[in-house]
Amino acid sequence: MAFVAPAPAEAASTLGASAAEKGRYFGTAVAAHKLSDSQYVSILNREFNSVTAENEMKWDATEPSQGRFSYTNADRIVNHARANGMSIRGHALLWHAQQPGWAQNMSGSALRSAAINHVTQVASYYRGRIHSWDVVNEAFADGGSGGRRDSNLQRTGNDWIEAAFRAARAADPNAKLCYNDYNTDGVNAKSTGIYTMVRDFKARGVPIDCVGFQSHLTNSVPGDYQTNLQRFADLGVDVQITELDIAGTNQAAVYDTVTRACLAVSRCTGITVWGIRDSDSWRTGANPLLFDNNGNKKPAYTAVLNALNAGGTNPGGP
Ligand code: G2I
Repeated sequence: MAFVAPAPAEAASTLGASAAEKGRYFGTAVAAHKLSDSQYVSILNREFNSVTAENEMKWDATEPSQGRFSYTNADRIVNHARANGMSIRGHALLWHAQQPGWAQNMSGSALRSAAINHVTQVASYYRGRIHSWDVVNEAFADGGSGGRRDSNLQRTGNDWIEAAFRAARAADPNAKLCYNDYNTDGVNAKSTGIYTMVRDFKARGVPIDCVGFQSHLTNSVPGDYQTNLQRFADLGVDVQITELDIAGTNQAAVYDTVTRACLAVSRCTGITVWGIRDSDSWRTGANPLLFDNNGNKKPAYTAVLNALNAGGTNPGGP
């Protein structure tokens, strides 16, 4: 009788399944109006096990007039995700951009109250359904200052961020609460400013669970990307790659490097790409995503899947 060698464990054949084998999620930004596009939905359902609403949970969408909340489009994404076993990243409770006009025109204590009420209402509405919330988005300045960005929210007082995190925790105690920003992909003045804030929050018991690195990249990724993720993880927070897209040359190689960096950091719990097909990207003409305009897998897709299949495990799970 011939000896039959046991079959090797089969490599997973989709991004979500492969990430799940490593205790992580692999997600995408989703636009509600595209849920009627059958090609879009078939790729979404086949490949991804996490979604982020691209615009539908932002302040202008969810509270278009003060105190009147509108969840129709966000709910379409949430319901689709839940019906298909996908987890949901909530994006974003407070941000200086995409505020409704009424909030743009407010300041001081009235704006502070309105902002905290917004956090409370939206996080309460979705309580129990959101894996991670971007509680505050893009509050730090670009350039070398390492300080906060000026905005109407910042002018209500430097403690607006911690007030938002406390309100979010009270509203949805089981959601992971994230701070999310861009141009934070290496050790630089901006990422160090955020690092210092997170360290201070952890020391003072301000509830923060995760930091999101948007990772809108072009041509390359900083050589200290993994080091930067790890220094945040060492503060006792999860790290997540939240809006990944990569334009320019070396696309597949850069996707490979980013994926491997996440897998090498045990507290890097998931990766989200900012759209499905190149034609879905906010970076018009840059073709920064994993599927081409016809929904075909690009070399970047294969690079990510192979990196996921080769990568380490995450004992903590997502
Ligand atoms: O700008 C890229 C991302 C940076 N980080 C935060 C993300 O929330 C942000 O996403 C983008 C969306 O991908 C775009 O789709 O945010 C943009 C707005 O800042 C979104 O663009 C807006 C257009 O500017 C509006 O004209 C349009 O009405 O999308 C809206 C909804 O389609």
